[in-house]
Amino acid sequence: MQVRTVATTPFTDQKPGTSGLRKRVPAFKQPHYLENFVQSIFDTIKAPAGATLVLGGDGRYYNREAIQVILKMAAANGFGRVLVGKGGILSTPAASCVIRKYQTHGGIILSASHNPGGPDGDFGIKYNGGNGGPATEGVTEAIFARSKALAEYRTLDVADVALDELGETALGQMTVQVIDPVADYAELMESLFDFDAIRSLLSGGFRIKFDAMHAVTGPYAREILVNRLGAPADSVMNAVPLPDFGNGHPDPNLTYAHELVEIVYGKDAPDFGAASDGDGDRNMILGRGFFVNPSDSLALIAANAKLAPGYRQGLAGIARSMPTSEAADRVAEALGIPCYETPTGWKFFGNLMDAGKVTLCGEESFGTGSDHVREKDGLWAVLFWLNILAARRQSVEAIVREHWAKYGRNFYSRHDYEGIPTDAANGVMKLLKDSFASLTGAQFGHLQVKLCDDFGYTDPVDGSVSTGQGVRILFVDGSRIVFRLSGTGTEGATLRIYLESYEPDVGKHHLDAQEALATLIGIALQVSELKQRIGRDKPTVIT
Ligand code: G16
Repeated sequence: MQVRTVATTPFTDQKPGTSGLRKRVPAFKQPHYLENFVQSIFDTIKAPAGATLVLGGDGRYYNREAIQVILKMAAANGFGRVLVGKGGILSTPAASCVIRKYQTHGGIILSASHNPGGPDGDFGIKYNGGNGGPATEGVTEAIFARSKALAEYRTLDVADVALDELGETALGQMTVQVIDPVADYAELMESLFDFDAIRSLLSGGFRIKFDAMHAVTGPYAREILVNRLGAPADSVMNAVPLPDFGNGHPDPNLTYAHELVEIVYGKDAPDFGAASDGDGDRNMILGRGFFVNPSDSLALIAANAKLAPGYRQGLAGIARSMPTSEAADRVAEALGIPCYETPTGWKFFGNLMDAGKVTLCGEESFGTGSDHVREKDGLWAVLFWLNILAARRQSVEAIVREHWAKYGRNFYSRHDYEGIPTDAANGVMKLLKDSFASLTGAQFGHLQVKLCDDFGYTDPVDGSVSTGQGVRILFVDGSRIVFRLSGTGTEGATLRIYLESYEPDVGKHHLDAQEALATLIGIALQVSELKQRIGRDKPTVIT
């Protein structure tokens, strides 16, 4: 079969963001757009001839078409084998699991995560390395540089490959192996958690509801929660992955997972609720009428880790992204293990895990995971919680309140202003940076500013430096306000304001987070001149 070399011209906008290249579907459908980016990946990673690649996505609109394009290009670029999930499906953590288990030369994951899908929705593509984790900044920058100079790409003129039956097909010199997307992942989960204890919890009347949000985790949740753990079939809702996610926004938070939230806060509510996102790496945890903040969830999993068989030997360390609350730091201190503070983006955890410095990682953006793979992992977090609940036999709320009583409560919230004009968003960030000198030492009521900076990080393993990772206003009493522009949106800019204050007094732990953070919210609006500059008086999403 003849390799066809296609002449192309570069696109200037193929810079990967927080997690790969994310654009609207029409952008990806431009002639050569996807091909150019894929060739830039292949040229950058320089896989040896005959190498194996993993390929799959979250099932969103354009997933199947993109997989056919990538398979033909992989064959033309000298790969020997591609492991592709049946139907083109692989959740992000499952892709990471498969890369690691079969020691492949990394994988390509097609997803725009929690962003909506459909013909006018979002699409995305990213490369994960041989450790199963997102490419480091050095690699994504090299891919971007290559994309700006690309003059040709290689493909094969062959018919599409059947993706809906397990088995092998030859594509030129390459073998396409269609694999069960769930089996390897489910086996890994079974090795980490006490499935017997969870089975006994669920058979004893403890009711759960998992919302797959019409996204990729449906088949995984059915196999693990229903088939292997014995939960009733209706414990998993919206379980069939749809190309447009049923017209939904597959982001597991209180705003977009409202169907689940209404059930869990309604009459005859289940004991436990959870949701995952488009590609299965995020999670939201709920008790009956109770929301678990993702930062608290990380701290709680850390504090209870030894209850799960896979973590009985203890944790090497914990890592959290800078805007994530410091709740996990308190647990790390009590356990006598290090806690690392990294920039936003799972790719920053990879080196720490590979070097054995941390076992658990987490982010405020509904991401939690461990060194079992190199991605955050939604169902893993759900199973960890079920394992803890099975061992402790208390309600979710009781477990969280006990945790606060022991460690104090880090009141925490994130306010997102989505789809604002990029210029205005950049203007707010510039204003804040220009105000560092005048803000330092400033007094706002009982709060005094101790330090302001633009967060920078030096990777303790390879020494690489990442700057400009978010404006921090740190107060003398430990409270924090952080401003950051999202790196995952596809339209305009999204400004995120992260707010945190620490409350040791158990008598105040019942307060609503917005109430407890009201002073900080006021300061954030004042110093950023937000209302004047972007003309909004309310965030789009509060979590
Ligand atoms: C991605 C990254 C996460 C990051 C999140 C939010 O998640 O993998 O590490 O925390 O984006 O990023 P931003 O604040 O820049 O929008 P996902 O689930 O979208 O892949």
